[in-house]
Amino acid sequence: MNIILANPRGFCAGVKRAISIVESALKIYKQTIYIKHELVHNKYVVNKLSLKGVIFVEKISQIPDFSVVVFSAHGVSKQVKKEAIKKKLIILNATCPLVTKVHMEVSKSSSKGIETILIGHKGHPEVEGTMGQYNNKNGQIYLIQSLKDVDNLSVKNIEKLNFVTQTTLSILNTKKIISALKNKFPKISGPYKEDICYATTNRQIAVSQLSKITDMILVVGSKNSSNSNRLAELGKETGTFTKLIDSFLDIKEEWFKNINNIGITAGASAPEILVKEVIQYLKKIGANKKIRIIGKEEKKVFKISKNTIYKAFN
Ligand code: 0JX
Ligand code: SF4
Repeated sequence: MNIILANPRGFCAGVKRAISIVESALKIYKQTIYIKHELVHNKYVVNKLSLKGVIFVEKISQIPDFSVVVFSAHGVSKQVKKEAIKKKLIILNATCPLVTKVHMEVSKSSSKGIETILIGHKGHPEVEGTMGQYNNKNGQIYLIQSLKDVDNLSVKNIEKLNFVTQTTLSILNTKKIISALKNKFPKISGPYKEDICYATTNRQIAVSQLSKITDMILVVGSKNSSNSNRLAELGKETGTFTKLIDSFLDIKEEWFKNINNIGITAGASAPEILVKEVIQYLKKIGANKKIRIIGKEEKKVFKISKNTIYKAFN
């Protein structure tokens, strides 16, 4: 069995930034750090931070007044921010700058009363945060997830309409939905392509390449990670036997019957240590020691600026 590693894989710039915000907070503040939602959707990362004393909450009401809160990389709604300010929390905003960019777009449409369509997955925290940037009662934001939703959608004013997307969607599916939207609403405006981020795009391209030269793909990532799920979905769509695993512990030896070339990738929230452990395990069960690497590494870095910290009091 040969191992082929995809590049890029694993942590994106937004995830690295979010983790380093929490690590700095742990050093700076001599009090409990609360995180609104899982900082990133990865079991290993969440467990590690929990061991360092961080407390994850789903609601701002669970946090004592005057505490430190970190907003997860997926972002929060305006309402959540308001609640945090009301409780006089110190807010560290770990929302990925690329999610913030989408928030700003929705906020702009909202203030102009332009109806907005968000392509995304219902119930995902990024979608909740993005929907929650629209607060103009005279306009509306609509969530659509499929071509069928485009068919069923009716808006008040087809002349003034905007669309945005979740950042971690399937490139291929989203293209289809956008083109259906443009057919139905020829005057709709939106981003040049879509708001799917560079990290999601690059990891999907790498999986497509991997699928051409492997007969099995292991995607390291947690079950609630949208971008990791899209990688596994893409692998399967290419006809390659693909599995989404949290760690090497999820692997079953029976998967490897008649497998010659195993591809490995990792979602944007999955740390490299988990990939290393998978490689170690595969070598133990007989995979070749020499590993082939395809693609190019990413170099993007997102800085942490002063306005990452928002103090609701002095
Ligand atoms: O579920 P997602 O892919 O949106 O999030 P995850 O797995 O935490 O990835 C990093 C954060 C991405 C935000 O866009
Ligand atoms: Fe940002 Fe993309 Fe990473 Fe999400 S997956 S945190 S949008 S870079």
